[in-house]
Formats: sequence, structure tokens, C-alpha cells
Amino acid sequence: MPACLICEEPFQPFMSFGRMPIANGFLTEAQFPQEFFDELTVGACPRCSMVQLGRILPPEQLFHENYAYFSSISTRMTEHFRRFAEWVSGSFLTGKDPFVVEIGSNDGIMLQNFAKSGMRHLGVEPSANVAQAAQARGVRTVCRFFDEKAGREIRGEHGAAQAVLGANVICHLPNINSVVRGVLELLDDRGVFVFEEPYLGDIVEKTSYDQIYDEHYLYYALGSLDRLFARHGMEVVDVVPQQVHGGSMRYVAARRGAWPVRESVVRQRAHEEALGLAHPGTYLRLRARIEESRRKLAALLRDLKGAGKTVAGYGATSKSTTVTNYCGIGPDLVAYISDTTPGKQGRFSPGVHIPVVPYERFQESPPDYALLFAWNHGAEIVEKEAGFRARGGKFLVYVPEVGVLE
Ligand code: DWN
Ligand code: SAH
Repeated sequence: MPACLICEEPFQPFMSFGRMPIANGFLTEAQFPQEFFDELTVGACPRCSMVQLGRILPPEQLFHENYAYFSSISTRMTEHFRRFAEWVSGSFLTGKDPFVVEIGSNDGIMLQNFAKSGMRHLGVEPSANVAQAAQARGVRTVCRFFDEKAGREIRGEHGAAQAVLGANVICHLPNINSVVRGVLELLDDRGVFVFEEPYLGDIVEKTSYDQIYDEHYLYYALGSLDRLFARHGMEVVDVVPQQVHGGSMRYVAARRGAWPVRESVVRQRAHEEALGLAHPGTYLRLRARIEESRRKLAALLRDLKGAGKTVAGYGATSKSTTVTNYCGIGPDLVAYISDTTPGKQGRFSPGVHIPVVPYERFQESPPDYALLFAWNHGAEIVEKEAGFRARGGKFLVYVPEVGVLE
């Protein structure tokens, strides 16, 4: 049985997705024979209630010099991070000569805002290709994995930070206790740890099971984070729900007693109680809905194929690796996936090997149906694809329900 990444209690996974490849492992045909597969399971710790994967891989296997995801692919996310940076500055970085550190800063999508205003900043980003993209736009970045040692060394070199930030990365860190110790090493006495991650409550409410893949080790909710931070003499002092990535939560944590705990935290605890996030039955029901979603999506795609319709994927997301492999969706059902990321184009999707093609192919010969793998960017994409829809093209979705987008 796997052991909890927070409190080491053994836990029984509530679900297996079967054999899964590396979610962001877009590959060439020559690499097919060596492709890595392993069973992907997910469970909830009976002691601290943290929902988490049962499979841990060496971090270098996921994050390296050919990391596939560049954060700045989305204009709306660029705007989101501009506002995020503004909020952090206005709320927490009002003192003299503040210093801000971001864990998992990728191509600098958030830190570029601090860089532009001349604030002292540092990104900690182990994937060399995206770290270089950040450096090229003037964002100070060190290429390494963040942990306790990194926190201590950065403080030694630059002094204490007033804020440590993270977005869609703190859920990627299986050594989470070491990471929190590293954050404490770095922060000054009133310093804040502000991070924003896919919210477990949204995954449960929307059956967005495609958030479950190898990079996402931890599925945070306030309840489990309360227990994590209590181990380190910290507490959550604010929570701010976010629409991005299909439903996220921004958490502000600090040393216990350093900041007043806001009313939002009390309200969110009550909301989670109502959602039943600490009850095993919630996850058995989630599993049943995931299985139902799989049946419906596979049936819909088979029906469309039977009716002679063409279907292409829109957005070669990491999330789509879970959907395609779990539902058995290969090139017979989805002819290709359109994606704007140069490094993914000309490659094949992990496991099921659907060709990933440049966006221009989608524009030149659009399919009858586009399966919206990047559903979390739905508003941006639907706006951009008004022409596709005007000419009769339709979007298929599977979150929160399988069907045709109205
Ligand atoms: O947590 C993570 C999030 C932030 O990013 C990482 N573990 C990995 C990654 O997850 P993802 O691959 O599921 O992220 P996205 O943002 O849903 O990926 C969108 C994909 O769709 C990109 O490959 C770019 C593509 N795209 C496109 O082709 N046309 C996106 C947009 C907005 C578009 O218009
Ligand atoms: N913050 C960005 C990127 C999220 S993708 C956004 O929200 O769009 C996750 C990023 O975390 C990747 O760039 C990956 O290389 C990085 N990462 C993974 N493990 C890390 C670690 N231990 N320390 C710092 N960054 C890490």
C-alpha cells in the first residue's frame, strides 16, 4: 500500500486508471518501443484526508530540458498572472525593497510582471528549456528543484523573502514536507506563501478526472492543507477561488499568528464539509461518475465515426493523456490533435499515439467535431473559433458532462 506524502499513513487507492504513460511525454515514432508505462492510482489518506497519487516517479523523469508545457501559450493566463502579481504586490509587498520568489516559474509568465516593475525576484525552475525562455524575457531564474536545501541556499544568497509564490506547481511536489520547510527557511517572520492549484472541490463537483495524471501528485483542499501546515507551525489565512484551469483555489499561508485568519477560510471549511471532501463515500461516488463518463465519451465518438463524421482533438494537454488512455481513444476515433506549441507538433500523444499537428492544419481543413481537450481554456478558444462554429463545426466536451457544446 502507498504511504501518505504528508503524514506517512498507508492508504488504499479508491481508483486505478490502468497503465498510463508520462502525461507530457509527447514522442516520436522511433521512441514508441521504449515508451514508459505504469499503473496510475489515486487515493485519499484516512488520517489527513489528502487526496494523492499512489505512484511516485523520479522528478527528472517529468521535468527536464524538453519539458513540453510553456505557460504563455494562453493570452488569458498571461492576463490572469498579471493580475495575480498585482494582487500580491498590493497586499504583501508594500515594504521597502521587497524580494519575491516563485517556485515553478516556467517561462516567466508571472514573474515578468515583477521584473518589469524593477522588484527583486527569483524564479526556481528545474526544466531548462522553459527556464531559458524566462531568462530571455529578463526574468531572473535559477534552474533547480525547490526543496528545503534550495530554500536555505536562496536565503543565504539573497536574504529573506516577503512572499514565496507558486501556481500549478505545489501539487507537483511529492516531497511536500521538505518544500514547506524550504518555504519557511526563505520567508521572513511576516512572509506569506501564496499558491494557486486545481481545487479538489471542483474536480469532485465537475468530475474533471483528467486533472489526475503523473505531475499532479496532490489534490488540495483546505481541510488537508490545514493538517499539512499544522505540522510546520503554519496556517492558511486566506483562500480565494479562481476560475482558471477549470476551478482553482488560491491559498495564503503564513506562520501561525503572523496574520489574522480571514472569514473566507471559515466559509470554505463549511463548504468543504457540505461537499464531503473528508468522507471516503465521496470518492467512491466520484469513481462511479468517472466510469460513466468514460462509457459515454467512448460511445459518442464511436457513434460519430459510424455516422462518417470527422473528429480532431483541440489542445494536446497533459490532461488529455488521462482521457485518451483511460477511455481507449486512439487515432481511429480522433484523427489528430491540433496544438500551438511548436515542441509538441510533429510528435504523437503519449500512449495512444494520436498525431499532434500545427494549428494551421485545423484552420485549413477543420473537422466536423473538435474534442476540446483544453476545456479549461474553453472561453478563450470558443471566442477564437467563432468562424469554425459559424461554418457548422462543433465542439465536444466531457467536463462536467459528455456532450456537444451549445
Ligand atoms: O499543471 C499544469 C498546467 C498548468 O499546465 C502542468 N502540470 C502541465 C500543464 O497542463 P496541461 O497541458 O493540461 O495545460 P493546458 O494549459 O490545459 O494546455 C493547453 C494546451 O492547449 C497547450 O498545449 C496549448 C494548447 N492550446 C492551443 O493549441 N490553442 C491552448 C490554447 C489556449 C489555444 O488556443
Ligand atoms: N507556474 C506555471 C507552470 C506550471 S507547470 C503555470 O502556472 O503555468 C509546473 C512547473 O513546475 C513546470 O515548469 C516544472 O518544471 C516546475 N517544477 C516541477 N517540480 C518543481 C520543483 N521541485 N521546484 C520548482 N519547480 C518545479
